[in-house]
Amino acid sequence: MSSTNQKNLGFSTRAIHAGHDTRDPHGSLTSPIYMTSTFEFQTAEQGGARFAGEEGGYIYTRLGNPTLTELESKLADLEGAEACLTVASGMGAITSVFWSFVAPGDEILVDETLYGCTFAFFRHGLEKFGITVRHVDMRTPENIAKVISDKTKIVYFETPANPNMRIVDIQAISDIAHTAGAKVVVDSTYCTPYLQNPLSMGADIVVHSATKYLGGHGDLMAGVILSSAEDMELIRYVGLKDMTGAVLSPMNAFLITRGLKTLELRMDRHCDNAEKIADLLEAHDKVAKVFFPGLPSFDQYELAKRQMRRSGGMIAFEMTGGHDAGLKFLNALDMCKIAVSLGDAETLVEHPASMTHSTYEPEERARFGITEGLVRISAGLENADDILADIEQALAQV
Ligand code: 7XF
Repeated sequence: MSSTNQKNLGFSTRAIHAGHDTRDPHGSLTSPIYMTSTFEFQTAEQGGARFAGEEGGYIYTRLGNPTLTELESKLADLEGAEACLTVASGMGAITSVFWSFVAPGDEILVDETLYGCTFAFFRHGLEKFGITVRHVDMRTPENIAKVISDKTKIVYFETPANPNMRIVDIQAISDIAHTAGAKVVVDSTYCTPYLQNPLSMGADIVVHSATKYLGGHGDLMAGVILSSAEDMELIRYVGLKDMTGAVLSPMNAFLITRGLKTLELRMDRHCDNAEKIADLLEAHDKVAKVFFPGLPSFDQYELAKRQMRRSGGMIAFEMTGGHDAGLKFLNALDMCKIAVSLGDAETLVEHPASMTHSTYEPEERARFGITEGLVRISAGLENADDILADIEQALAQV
């Protein structure tokens, strides 16, 4: 089968076959890993022609590598993007995008709730270089219309947002941003291309931390950028090549290609398990509030249903006993792991205020809706009954 852009095929079929070059001389079912930093030219003129962009072919792995190309073609197909770039981490993806498009004097609008190091990049990185960063509560798209101007270069948000599961209306925000000529960049890490496709709703650029569900096995760091071919030219040859240098290892690209073959199966299991965990938590008298898009009690249930195919594998909740009860709950877990990161086979539980979101000042967390007692669960792939039993026994000990 020729491999790319088989849009009429199902998601798993594309996750398995898209991007694979079937012309391997030995008929290898899986592609070899091109574990090389550089590529030999046949002549001096050929090297010059490749640098000048007059001839195709690889030069040096920071500019491209066949193992990365296979993964990038597959991800572009799954997300419905013209172009994809894979990089060394989710932070490498985010920073490669921003350094490609912003200059001193520009403004960016970012949501209030963001992964802690993304927040720190804006605060300690971009602001230092003369870029104005405005935090806007993007649950209300009109808030963007109030502050956007011709200085605004990028509107940036996560949906669902890490850690409190706020949902942002991608289409509504894109419509407003485009009237001012700003680009919309969406961090879709929590969803993967299986649950949500922001480009089809008007976004210009999508980023993922592939460390999470895309890799899926907790054994690597990686990031992904998806956009038009024109934007990607700049992101690859300026953002990645000259600014961040956050190059993905071919070994890790191979592992992600391997992990993607089971993405649909894994995501459905993560979603099934998360639904069961959310139901258990919501019915429990020691739990004050559950933030999960699949619960009818969730503030943005209707928007989530419209925008996401399923509700995902992430849940946040507050204990009635607040901060101290939350930490007791973590320490009482037996099978589930106390760990940051998400999207792994193991159920991972963490405390955002002291861990992933400790980069916010306490008053910023209070202002931006990241409460001190919030507990975050990444539903793993274990048997649901075992996860529920562990959560139940831990709650009983609080
Ligand atoms: O550089 P990374 O691959 O770790 O990705 C950064 C990143 C970007 N966007 C979102 C929505 C993320 O959640 C992350 C990483 N978050 C982990 C977490 O929240 O557990 C990092 C552990 S400190």
